[in-house]
Amino acid sequence: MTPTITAFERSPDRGRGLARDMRVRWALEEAGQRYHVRLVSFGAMKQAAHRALHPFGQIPTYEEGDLALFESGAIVLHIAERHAGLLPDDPDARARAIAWMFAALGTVEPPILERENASYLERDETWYAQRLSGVEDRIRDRLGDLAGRLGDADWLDARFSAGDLLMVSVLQRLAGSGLLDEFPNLAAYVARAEARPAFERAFAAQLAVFTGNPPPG
Ligand SMILES: N[C@@H](CCC(=O)N[C@@H](CS)C(=O)NCC(=O)O)C(=O)O
Repeated sequence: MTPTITAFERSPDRGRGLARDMRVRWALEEAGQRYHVRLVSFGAMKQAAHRALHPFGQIPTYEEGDLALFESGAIVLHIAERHAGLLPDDPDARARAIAWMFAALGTVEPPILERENASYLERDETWYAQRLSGVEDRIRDRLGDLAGRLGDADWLDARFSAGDLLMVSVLQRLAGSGLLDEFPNLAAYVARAEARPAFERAFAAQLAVFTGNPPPG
């Protein structure tokens, strides 16, 4: 059964691939799965019909038969568990890949989101510069540890996994901040992931929503 996901009718990032439907599209492309997309407006996201799928009135959601899921991490895990390509078969390697998924969303993403929220909501405060500097130092701590663990490897464990997919999705939120450039192996890691054909297909599909130009095929 072909699943249906939701995405912004008009993404605030103007198609830069930072909205979280991108993670889900990417996972589906890595798994070689077709999918439908239902675009939702900000207004519709807060209505009862959408909240029945997503209690917090957000995107993405995922519907497949009787199953309705929310939370990008849970959706990516669901796709990875049901299709080959995103989680290793070996049980220990699989558990490690899932640990990296949790690390991406639970350990690395929070200070990055804190920085985003501060820049949206607190930019005009007198203490903004001091706050930003503190948040960026917390991000640097995480990036330094991650860079140390990745070292010269291509991926966080032996092979590309859903852990890398989520970690890269999180690191991409730092684009334009200059922070990623302080860690050349992490910048190269993100570039390596972005060169994957599945990423390119997913990126083109979400960009087409913004530009109104669907990719050929
Ligand atoms: N933890 C959730 C976060 C979902 C989320 O923040 N979605 C954003 C788009 S990337 C959204 O719908 N924002 C609009 C809103 O919160 O009203 C996930 O990973 O799916």
